Amino acid sequence: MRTTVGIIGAGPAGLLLGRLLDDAGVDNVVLESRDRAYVEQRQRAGILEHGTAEALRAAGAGERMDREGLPHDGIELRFDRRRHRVDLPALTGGRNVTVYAQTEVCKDLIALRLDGGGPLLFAAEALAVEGAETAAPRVRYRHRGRESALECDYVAGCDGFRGVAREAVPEAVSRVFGRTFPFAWLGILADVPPSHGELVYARHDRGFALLSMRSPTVTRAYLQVPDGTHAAEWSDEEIWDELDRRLETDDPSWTLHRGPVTAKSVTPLRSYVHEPMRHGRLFLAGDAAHIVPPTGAKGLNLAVGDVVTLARALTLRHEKGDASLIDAYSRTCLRRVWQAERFSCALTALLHRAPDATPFDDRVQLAGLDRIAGARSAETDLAEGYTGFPLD
Ligand code: RFL
Ligand code: PHB
Repeated sequence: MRTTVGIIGAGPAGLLLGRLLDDAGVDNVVLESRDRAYVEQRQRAGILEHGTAEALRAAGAGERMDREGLPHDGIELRFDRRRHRVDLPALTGGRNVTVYAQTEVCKDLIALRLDGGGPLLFAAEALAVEGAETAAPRVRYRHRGRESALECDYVAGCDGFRGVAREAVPEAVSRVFGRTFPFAWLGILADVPPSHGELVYARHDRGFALLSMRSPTVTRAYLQVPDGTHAAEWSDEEIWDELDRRLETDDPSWTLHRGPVTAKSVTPLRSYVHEPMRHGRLFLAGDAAHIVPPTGAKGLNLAVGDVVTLARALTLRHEKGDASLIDAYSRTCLRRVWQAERFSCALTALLHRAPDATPFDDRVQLAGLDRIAGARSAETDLAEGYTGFPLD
């Protein structure tokens, strides 16, 4: 098989890139190792930045998001039994975020693709990218037990953190930056209306807690747990009890609504950046190039930013023969990526309790939160980071 852009991975990055290239008339093929049901049900992100929602609308994938997504104009910080609301539009000149699950973004993009878009092969596992430095790179892949090659002009590695595309960048040119955090998140989905209309980020001496949602009837919540925790170690009742403790407040009107837990999983927290994000005719995008701890809700949004940038670059090359945006791709993306890495690390440090935290560290965290609650400059910095760093 031959195409202009071979895309590995049908997560949000690969699917949106395919859609943008279809729109621009640039021939492309998407290879996805898993089946459709798996891709559509993998529980992950829930928050779309302002610019991400706009990018999905511009790609013609915003209709259901605008109908069913929940626009959020604020988040709550809870610390020291206090509640503080951050008013996002008031601090950012009108920007907000949208609660719309990654599963739904993927479903919408898959439906668009299958309704007249380019080829999307499920159960097609990329084995290796070859010839990235040449004018004719190829992706070797296995589909229905048979090995084949996808001959391309360009390859987009949108295959997530555990994909194969990154391996095609020689060690001599790769620079890798990263850290792991000494804790993880235990996440649940529960069939119960959210206890609050906006997300609640809680700092507590027992550890971080986050109250989120997927819809007006489904709660999503997370607890900081020690690294290496297995989800089965926590009973549903223990999870609700712990959420109740960590969300404690002097506000008598607050109550946590409990309900049946329908899913439970543990996610490690990690920061990772691979530089450069381009090698020859291979481009890395999304989690294939970088990971952030989920605290800042940035991962999916970074993936969208990368592929919007990449689609523009490939379209300019295709239409005008101009490679300037291709040459700028890695630099352009990394600037925004590092802002998101910084923001996600800072928010993680502000809200989580490290296993070796001292009473001094606790006081510094509380002072940081008190500063956000009391100084507009600090609160604005949080709101700007949360609603998203602009694309260049
Ligand atoms: P994905 O979604 O991992 O998709 C990669 C796709 O590539 C496929 N693949 C291959 N296909 C063919 N051949 C191979 N060899 C392949 N190897 C892999 C995979 O099957 C998959 O379909 O990467 P992408 O597209 O870059 O998207 C990134 C996002 O998924 C990720 O950053 C976010 O989910 C992170 N994240 C959050 N991001 C946000 O912006 N807001 C949030 O609120 C948010 N919350 C979260 C999160 C991630 C979490 N977990 C589980 C890591 C909450 C959690 C708990
Ligand atoms: C989620 O709903 O999954 C979610 C929300 C906010 C975050 C992280 C995850 O910061």
